[in-house]
Amino acid sequence: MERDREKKKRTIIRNMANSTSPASYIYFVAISLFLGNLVLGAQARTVHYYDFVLREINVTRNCTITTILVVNDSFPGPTIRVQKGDLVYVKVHNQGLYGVTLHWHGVKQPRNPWSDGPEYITQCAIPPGTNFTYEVNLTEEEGTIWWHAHNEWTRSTVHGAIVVLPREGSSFPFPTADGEHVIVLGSWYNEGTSLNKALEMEMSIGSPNIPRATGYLINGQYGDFVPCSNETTPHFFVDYGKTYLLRIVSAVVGTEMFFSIADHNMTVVGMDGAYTKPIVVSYLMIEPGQTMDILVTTNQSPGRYYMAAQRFATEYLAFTKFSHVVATAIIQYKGNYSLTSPPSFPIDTLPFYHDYSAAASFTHQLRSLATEEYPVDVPYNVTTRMFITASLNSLPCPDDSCYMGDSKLAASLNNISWKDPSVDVLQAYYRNISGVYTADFPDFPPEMFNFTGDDLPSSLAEASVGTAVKVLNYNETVEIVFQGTNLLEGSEYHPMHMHGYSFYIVGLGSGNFNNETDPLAYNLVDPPKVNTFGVPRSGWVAIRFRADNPGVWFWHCHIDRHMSWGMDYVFIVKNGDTEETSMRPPPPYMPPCVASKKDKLFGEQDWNLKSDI
Ligand SMILES: *[C@@H]1O[C@H](CO)[C@@H](O)[C@H](O)[C@H]1NC(C)=O
Ligand SMILES: *[C@@H]1O[C@H](CO)[C@@H](O)[C@H](O)[C@H]1NC(C)=O
Ligand SMILES: *[C@@H]1O[C@H](CO)[C@@H](O)[C@H](O)[C@H]1NC(C)=O
Ligand SMILES: *[C@@H]1O[C@H](CO)[C@@H](O)[C@H](O)[C@H]1NC(C)=O
Ligand SMILES: *[C@@H]1O[C@H](CO)[C@@H](O)[C@H](O)[C@H]1NC(C)=O
Ligand SMILES: *[C@@H]1O[C@H](CO)[C@@H](O)[C@H](O)[C@H]1NC(C)=O
Ligand SMILES: *[C@@H]1O[C@H](CO)[C@@H](O)[C@H](O)[C@H]1NC(C)=O
Ligand SMILES: *[C@@H]1O[C@H](CO)[C@@H](O)[C@H](O)[C@H]1NC(C)=O
Ligand SMILES: *[C@@H]1O[C@H](CO)[C@@H](O)[C@H](O)[C@H]1NC(C)=O
Ligand SMILES: *[C@@H]1O[C@H](CO)[C@@H](O)[C@H](O)[C@H]1NC(C)=O
Ligand SMILES: *[C@@H]1O[C@H](CO)[C@@H](O)[C@H](O)[C@H]1NC(C)=O
Ligand SMILES: *[C@@H]1O[C@H](CO)[C@@H](O)[C@H](O)[C@H]1NC(C)=O
Ligand SMILES: [Cu+2]
Repeated sequence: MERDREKKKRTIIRNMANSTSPASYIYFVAISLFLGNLVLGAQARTVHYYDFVLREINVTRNCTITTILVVNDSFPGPTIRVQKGDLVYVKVHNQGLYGVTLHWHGVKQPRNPWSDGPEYITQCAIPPGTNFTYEVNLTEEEGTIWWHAHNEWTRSTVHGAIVVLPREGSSFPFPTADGEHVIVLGSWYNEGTSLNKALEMEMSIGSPNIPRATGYLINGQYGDFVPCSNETTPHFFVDYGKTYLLRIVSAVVGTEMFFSIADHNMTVVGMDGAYTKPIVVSYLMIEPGQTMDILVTTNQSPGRYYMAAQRFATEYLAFTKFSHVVATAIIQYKGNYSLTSPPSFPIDTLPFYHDYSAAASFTHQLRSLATEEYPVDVPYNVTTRMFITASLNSLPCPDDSCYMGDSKLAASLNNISWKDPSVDVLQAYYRNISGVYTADFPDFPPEMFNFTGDDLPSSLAEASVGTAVKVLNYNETVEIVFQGTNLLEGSEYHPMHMHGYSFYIVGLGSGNFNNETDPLAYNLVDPPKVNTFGVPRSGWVAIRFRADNPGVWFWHCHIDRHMSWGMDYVFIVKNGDTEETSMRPPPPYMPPCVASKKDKLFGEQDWNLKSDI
């Protein structure tokens, strides 16, 4: 269900004159009277205007009617379809019952965190009955990325793809496909629009019984293996002997997924809005927040073939209460043949729930394209080094009122469990409001121990609570090693997502990171460039990037359970010396921060907009 209707299209020519006006550049706007785009070389940039109307609709899944919040009555929401370098304005009309924000996942938003979206980090929620316009500035991204709500778990139903085609006059670094399809993987919660309330209630008592998905979806549908679902199973009709580009988005909220197509190999050619060296695989392991571009050649005997997505379950083995449901869609060859047999299922290629080695062998193959036209620029000289542990933790529960009596479940980075402020960090930084955050996120965990050991003392699992940010100077070169820990026997994958940047995965391994031997094996030649990447269960990942995008940028685990428990922190990248290296000023209107909202339990929000700080 894609409804990517571009409202207006204008061709804008960037004025190359070195203007001395405050904006330092001027646009000449010309309304194109032609159907196609004018070919204007690298300076051409099309401006797109989208309206997103958020409201509740009733849908039937698994024979039950559920109310969900969606964009434009569509689940998944509309696909935004642009070319590299385009500019998009999305006017969000909130006609739902509660506040929302939207995030443009994978878009760098140069110098403009004001349009990035995460609630309490760069803005407060758009109140119901109001609108807010995001400026989505596409620059270096090419391939598939996506957009999603970024307040609590609203993103479970508020999400869609962003397709970024090569610039006019440029092409793909692989033979152009004969056709393409967007495939959005999702998860289903029976709670519908009450999901955030259920979440807040479990959070308030520190319960492990946080809402769990009842199943997984392909383009909003369960597929053939869930009751009342087989009539709406997505069908992708293909011709024999062609190659199709599948743009896969994982909008799944709480888990990594395996994905496979019966009898068809896939060639991965892109990930997170950057091209990769082609790798031929029979399955994907895709983490929440990641996107992958794959080519599929239809060279099998005409028939119907399932594509199937099933959970890669990385929690402790004894945990079995997860959804074992397999989401399916059908690739159906066109032509005159009998449809008597059921579609084939990828029985031999779809890895089983706990197949860690399948996951590792997939991720270890990923490489940047790294050609002259698509170069890598991995920082060699690191100026800031951080070593960050990602853990599940406990916090004291003062009056013994919690689910587990005197302690509640939490998660942390370097032992600090993130607490949302009541005014967004960006506003506090820009306006020098004190008492909102502390600029002391540590470069190392408070204690070194055998992070991946068994039976770790529970005293090590006690986190502190804070709103701690790491401040970086402009243009610093940063290396971060994320180390997963097994505190509370809670080691699992943590897909870490960074806003405002993509980063290079220079190293990846299991066990404890060894700061002498592991760096010797770093890939500084063609490491994958991504915006979301999993710290493996009881393992580590080393990343590098250059802090060349000033602003306030969220960093968090993209498993929302962990994000809500506090596996988050924020980077403030300071301004450089020039205007081009400084954060832009705020737009004239930002949604107000309602001071009382966080103090109220169970999502009952007071939209009495008194305090516009
Ligand atoms: C969403 O719906 C509104 C109102 O019906 C419409 O004006 C707009 O074009 C739609 N947007 C998209 C992206 O389909
Ligand atoms: C959804 O269903 C509920 C319960 O039947 C009903 O009250 C509500 O009006 C419906 N909402 C929409 C948007 O159709
Ligand atoms: C959008 O919000 C502005 C105030 O920020 C208001 O003036 C305008 O009328 C609203 N537009 C629509 C279409 O709701
Ligand atoms: C978008 O990003 C480009 C590249 O950084 C910049 O030149 C441009 O001014 C930005 N903003 C807009 C509104 O185009
Ligand atoms: C479908 O509903 C049944 C009955 O409530 C439930 O047991 C089952 O888990 C549901 N399945 C999915 C995939 O939601
Ligand atoms: C869907 O399943 C029902 C019940 O098993 C069956 O009667 C029906 O024919 C199926 N429809 C399709 C399109 O497969
Ligand atoms: C998939 O690729 C593997 C390894 O290259 C090969 O052995 C296998 O035959 C291929 N399968 C199909 C269906 O093309
Ligand atoms: C499809 O094939 C059958 C059997 O070969 C033939 O009888 C029929 O005419 C064909 N239909 C079409 C539309 O070509
Ligand atoms: C890295 O640092 C070394 C020594 O300070 C210097 O010679 C080299 O040019 C630097 N490389 C880069 C890419 O900045
Ligand atoms: C850390 O714990 C793991 C699991 O118990 C064990 O295999 C490993 O030897 C320990 N490492 C060190 C350095 O003690
Ligand atoms: C950032 O650092 C790189 C490498 O040291 C240097 O080439 C570049 O000029 C710097 N950029 C700015 C804007 O300072
Ligand atoms: C490497 O780790 C050891 C043990 O944790 C520590 O003492 C040492 O300072 C570290 N070295 C570097 C270069 O970070
Ligand atoms: Cu996590």
